[in-house]
Amino acid sequence: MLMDENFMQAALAQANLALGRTSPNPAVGAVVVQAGQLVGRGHTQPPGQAHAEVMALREAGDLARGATLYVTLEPCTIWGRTPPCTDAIIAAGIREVVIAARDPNPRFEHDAASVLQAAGILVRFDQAAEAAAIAQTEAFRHWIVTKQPFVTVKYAMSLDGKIATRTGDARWISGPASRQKVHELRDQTDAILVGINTVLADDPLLTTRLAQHWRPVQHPLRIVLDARGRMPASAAMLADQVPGTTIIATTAAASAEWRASISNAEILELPSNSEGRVALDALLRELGQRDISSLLVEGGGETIAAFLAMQAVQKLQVVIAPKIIGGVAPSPVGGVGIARMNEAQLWQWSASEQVGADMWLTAYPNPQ
Ligand code: AOF
Ligand code: ZN
Repeated sequence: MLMDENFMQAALAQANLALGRTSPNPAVGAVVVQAGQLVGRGHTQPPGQAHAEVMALREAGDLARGATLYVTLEPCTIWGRTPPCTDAIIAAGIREVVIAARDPNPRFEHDAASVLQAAGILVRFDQAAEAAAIAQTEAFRHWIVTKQPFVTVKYAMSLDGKIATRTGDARWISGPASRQKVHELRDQTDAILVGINTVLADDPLLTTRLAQHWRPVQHPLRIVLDARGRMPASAAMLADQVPGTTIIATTAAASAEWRASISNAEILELPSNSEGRVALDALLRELGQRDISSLLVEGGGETIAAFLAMQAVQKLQVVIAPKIIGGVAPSPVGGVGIARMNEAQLWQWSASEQVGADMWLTAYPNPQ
């Protein structure tokens, strides 16, 4: 007979199938186990459709009676777009529920454990699986509390901390395996953002390009920060045949002529900050209201510096290529920079992984 942890692993694997396809809902996985046999599995469907528990219970059918349900996130206890999962669990006759992580949704009046226990169902928390379940739902956990997207900043730099040579050549710092992984990140992210300087320098497409993929790829919403309206109408990403949608975030400083020249993009006028740039707090609020729960900031240096300066970055994905560039060349974070070491923003490592020849480091803000 399989043990607890294997069943929760199966539930986490189910959740992985839904990663990036349920936003702003969390990607959750569930399995139903009857007498040591896995008899139902499910993962969250797109918003408005069934939650993971309901999918797993459906597959289990009558075998759910007296069974154990393993679920990566605390089942919902409220009516959202769908009925409460706790009702479905009770109606199916489940005997025991094992939960990996709590749901921070502030709309929950009662937690699932008390609702299920009141109906005579046993409830356990699987602490060994909690960290993995939290990692799978980190964007949702931020959005549901702040109503703003979870911001990940990603950059690739050389071993000596540069993002281009002294002449500005940047193709490519990271290797092919890393560049594929960036497309996997895009595939799981609601929106991707760059500054206008990156568009003018690189003319990027910002689409998801994965040669072989186990599911149809997703193209994130593209956002360009362009306070004064400098985006060329001929930009590659605005071409008719390019999949995905583009928003140009601008301010009142953008001219009527420029606005009229742009097609295939939404022009979103936002307040400007004291430097005449797009007010990022206003942008994040607007995106959150549009149910964008995750945002990937891909550069350049000034844009990354602006997000960091506002403490609006929840996660860093740093790719280090084993190459030395040397000289006076740009680095990943622009801006004026700090004068004294004790003013440095503090981060903490979470993970490191070698991808092809490169090293991927993940860091989160250091709360101290
Ligand atoms: C679950 N199982 O698979 C997910 C849950 O509008 P609704 O009805 O889809 O509810 C959305 C809320 O349900 C969402 O904000 C989060 O708290 C929870 N997500 N809950 O029991 C699931 N995806
Ligand atoms: Zn639910």
